[in-house]
Amino acid sequence: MRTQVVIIGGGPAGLLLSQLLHRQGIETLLLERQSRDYVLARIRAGVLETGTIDLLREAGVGERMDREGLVHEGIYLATANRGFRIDFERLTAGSVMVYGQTELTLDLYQARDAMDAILLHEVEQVQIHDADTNAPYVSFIHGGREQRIDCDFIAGCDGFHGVSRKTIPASLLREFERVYPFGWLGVLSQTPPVSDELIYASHERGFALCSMRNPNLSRYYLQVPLQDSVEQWSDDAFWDELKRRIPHDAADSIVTGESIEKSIAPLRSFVAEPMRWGRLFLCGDAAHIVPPTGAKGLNLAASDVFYLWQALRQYYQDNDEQGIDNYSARALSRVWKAERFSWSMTRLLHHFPQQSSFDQRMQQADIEYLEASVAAQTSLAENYIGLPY
Ligand code: FAS
Ligand code: PHB
Repeated sequence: MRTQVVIIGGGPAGLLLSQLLHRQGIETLLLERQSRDYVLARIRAGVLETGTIDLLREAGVGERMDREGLVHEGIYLATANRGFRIDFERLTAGSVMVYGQTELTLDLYQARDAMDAILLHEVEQVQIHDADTNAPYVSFIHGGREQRIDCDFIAGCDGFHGVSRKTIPASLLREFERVYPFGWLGVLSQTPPVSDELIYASHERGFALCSMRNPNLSRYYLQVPLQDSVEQWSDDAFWDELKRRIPHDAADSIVTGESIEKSIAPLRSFVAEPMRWGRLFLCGDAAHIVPPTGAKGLNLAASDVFYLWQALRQYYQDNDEQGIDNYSARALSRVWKAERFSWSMTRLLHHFPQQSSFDQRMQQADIEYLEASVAAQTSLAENYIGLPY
């Protein structure tokens, strides 16, 4: 077999890249380790930046998002039972879209099917060969048969635990990491959201986030100790703790209900440099991870895809390698700004187990300064809606 671009990973990065390249007449073949149902059952991100929204429309998959997505022109930050709003519209003339990654992935799958894309699921033992030559290839097992596909380029969209980043020689790879001493316990419930916009609550007991997917599907998170397990958290215990951490008016009005999904995600900041080795390009979580406090994970995958799509289009249409040569530096510049924002939001809003009383006062002063300063709020708003590509 032969194709132009092999894409490893069928999450949002891989599916969006294959859709954009295919619409440009560039041949792709996508290899996904899990089943389609497994990929579609994952509950993950919920907030789309302006750039992501525009790219999905460019890819021809924005129709349901525009119909069902919720445009949000601000968020609430809350501490010690007092909340204040960051008004994106007034501060930046911008907004975000609340539209679940699950829905976005379904839209991408349907668009790929409509174009008869080649998406292989339940692929095993994917291995990348000769990525540092002009004749790379990928071997894998599918349907019990060992297979090989020769290609021009390989896009590693296979997430944090994928094979792509591990293919780059350790001597060439620099990794930067911060692991946080807590995780997020997330609950999805078929209940009306407690607020019309997201509430990011900082509390001495820990961080809490009130989000949503639609007018009858709410998404809530609690900061929990790393050693906690989902089994320790009954629905009642979750709702009781959430009510302790969010402002009283929200706690008094929240509609609770049975969780239809409950999971704990660890938090880390991680970046691998470079995001290119020869004919292999890393995209999305394969190259970087952010704590979800800034709602950047999915959105960084989208900007990586934008840069790689532009670079490969330039290569195939203009026989110009400048885009692929610049890809890593261009993507990393935006990645590091999003890492900074996600780290700063996490540091601002979470209760760090070992933090000193001085650190607590710094956190408090940061939040009070944010509440009073248009400049500080504008900085948060322009990062939250997404810095330009
Ligand atoms: P993904 O991890 O989504 O996709 C990678 C794909 O590659 C997967 O389908 C995997 O099965 C496949 N794969 C892996 N190894 C392979 C191999 N060897 N061969 C073939 N396929 C392979 N972001 C937010 O903005 N907000 C959130 O609230 C949020 N919550 C999250 C919760 C969890 C539990 C996790 C893990 C992430 C969360 N994220 C969140 C981040 C998440 O949304 C990612 O940023 C987003 O999925 C990135 O998309 P991809 O880069 O496509 O990676
Ligand atoms: C979500 O709705 O899942 C969500 C929203 C905002 C975040 C993180 C997660 O910062």
